[in-house]
This record gives sequence, C-alpha cells and structure tokens, in this order.
Amino acid sequence: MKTIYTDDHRLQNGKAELIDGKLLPCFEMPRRAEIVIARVREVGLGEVLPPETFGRAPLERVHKKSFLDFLEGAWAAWTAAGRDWDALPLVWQVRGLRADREPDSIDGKLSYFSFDAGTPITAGTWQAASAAADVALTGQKLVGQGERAVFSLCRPPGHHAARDYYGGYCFLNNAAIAAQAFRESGAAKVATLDVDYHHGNGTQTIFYDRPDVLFCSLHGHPSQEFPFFLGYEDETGEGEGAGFNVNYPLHWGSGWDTWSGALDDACRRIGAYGPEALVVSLGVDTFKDDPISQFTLDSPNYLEVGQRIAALGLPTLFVMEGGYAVEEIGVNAVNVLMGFEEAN
Ligand code: FKS
Ligand code: ZN
Repeated sequence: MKTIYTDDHRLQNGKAELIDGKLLPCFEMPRRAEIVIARVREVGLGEVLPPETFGRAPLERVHKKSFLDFLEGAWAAWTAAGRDWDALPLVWQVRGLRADREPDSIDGKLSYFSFDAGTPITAGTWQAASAAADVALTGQKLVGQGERAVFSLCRPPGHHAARDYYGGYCFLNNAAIAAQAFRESGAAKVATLDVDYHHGNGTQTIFYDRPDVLFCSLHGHPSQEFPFFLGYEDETGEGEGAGFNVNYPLHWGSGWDTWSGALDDACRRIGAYGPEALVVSLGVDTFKDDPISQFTLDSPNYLEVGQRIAALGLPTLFVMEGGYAVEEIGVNAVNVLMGFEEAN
C-alpha cells in the first residue's frame, strides 16, 4: 500500500490547548505523524510519495468560501493585532445569539468560525492544513486510478471540521474533501467509515442531507465525550439524506467485543449501500492507553480492524485522524493497514 506524506505537517505546532481547565501542551503534535511515517518505513508498507498540489477548488466543494478566506488570513490578522502567541477563540454563538453576522475583528472571527478552544491557529496552520488536504486528494486520485488502497497520512486531522467551522484539532475536513473528490471523479456512491474515538461531526454535517455519501461512525457517546453535541443514534440523515447517516455511540470503557460488534454492523451497512469507494477516517485513539480517550482496544485488535475493512472488497482510502498515545500510534495505525493488506 502506498502512503502519501509531507513534512509540511510540522508547520502546525501549537503551544497549548484548553483541557482539564488548564492550558496544556497540545496533544495533537508533529511527533504523532513522525512516529507513524517511521513505522510505515520500518515495516516496508510500500512506497512513500509526496502530495500533489490541488489548490482551493476542491476545498470549496466542501467548505464555505468565507471560512476558507478566514483560515487563510487568520494568522496575518492575529499578528497585525499585535498578538505574539497562538490564536485561540474566546466566546461562541450559542442558543439565541446571532449567527448571521460575521464579526470584523480577528477575535470575533476566531470565535465565529470555531467550536472549541483546543485548536490553536499558528503561523503555519493554513500551510499545514492545506497540505493535509492535498495528501488526502493525492491518495484519492491514486485510488481513483485503480490502487486497491492508499494511506493518506494527514496531519492536522480533519473530521471535526465542518462546512464553516474548525475545532477538535481540525481545520479542513480531509476525509470529506476526498469523499467529494471521489464523487466528482465519477463514483456515484461513496461510503465513509469513521473509526476515530471521537464522533466525526464535521463529516456527518457536510453530507447529512445527501444520499450519495454514506457516513458511519463508531465513537465515544456524546453524553460523555467530545464533541458532546452530535453523534447520537437518532441522527440518521435528513431530506434526501434520510437513512444515510449511521452513528454507533459507545460508552466509556467499551472494549473490543462491543466495539467490533459495532464495526461489523457498520460494515454490513456499507456493504448493503453498495458504494464504489470507501474513505476510512482512521483514528487510533480507541487504544487502551490513549491519554484523552476511554475505550480499551489493544494493538493486535487493529490488525483485525484492517482485515474486516478489507473484507468489504472496496477501493479504500485511509485518512489519518486522531491517536495520542504517541509512542504506540505508529504500531496501531500501521497495524490496521497491515491487517488490510494481509486479508487482501
Ligand atoms: C478530552 C478533551 C478533548 C479535544 C479532542 C479532539 C479529538 C480530535 C480527534 C481528531 F481525529 F480529530 F484528531 N478535546 N477530555 O482525535 O478526533
Ligand atoms: Zn479522536
């Protein structure tokens, strides 16, 4: 299996996130991708290729133009305001507050276009995030050209980013951008399978009213876990998209038996849908020693995850998402890919 990777991810290197009531060093750090690419090379998974550059057009198919303009210019506006630290938002437009006015000031815009205070914008954020989207798009192109599967080693991750907001360490929704690109290159139906520990609220909302992209997600129950306000079982899609959104919220402490049961059901749904391509949001923060998560999967389980995904027999793009047990993230993520290859 080929891997798409660029060092540009290092340009996203935030100082701190708000967690446990403190500003702590970012869990989402460059070392995560360094460990994964080292493991890809160590096991000889396959060729490692740099991304092509696709520009803004494929991003605009998924994200709102004003949001992309904001992301692209946020750091310049922040430094122009005299700030000398990461850019973080301060306040959010909750119930009853107005969503129809985009503020002019950078503080207002950061708040308007974000949904948490865990996602610092830095000098290199736009460059890193757009490179990650290119990593996803390059993988999509290769799968479209006939590769059975490709690993897009995206960083920063993407599945929490929606049409017009960022957060949860995500700026551009790499998986959604790739799924949309599959649609535009001729696939009539595309499935997305999100196995990250956290609900992929961004991917869900982007495709929520569409029947042409199925979204299935296994994740920490929103009554307990970030992002809290989406990911329940009764979210099944709306309008023409009714029936094409499938959530498996699982409670803290869930282990392989519970989790793999949900995976089997998701795979059954994907098989019944009959897509021409599959995009996997691959997070390995379901791991037992993950510092911010509460499931108990162990490293060998990830081999079996890959095997079960391979059994669908679909052209598959793996897109890297979360995983914060940094020393183990390489083994765990690449185990999924090796399990997939072995089952092939
Ligand atoms: C824990 C608070 C956690 C933010 C969690 C973000 C998770 C990001 C992710 C992604 F794949 F996007 F990277 N705050 N008590 O793992 O879903
Ligand atoms: Zn996650």
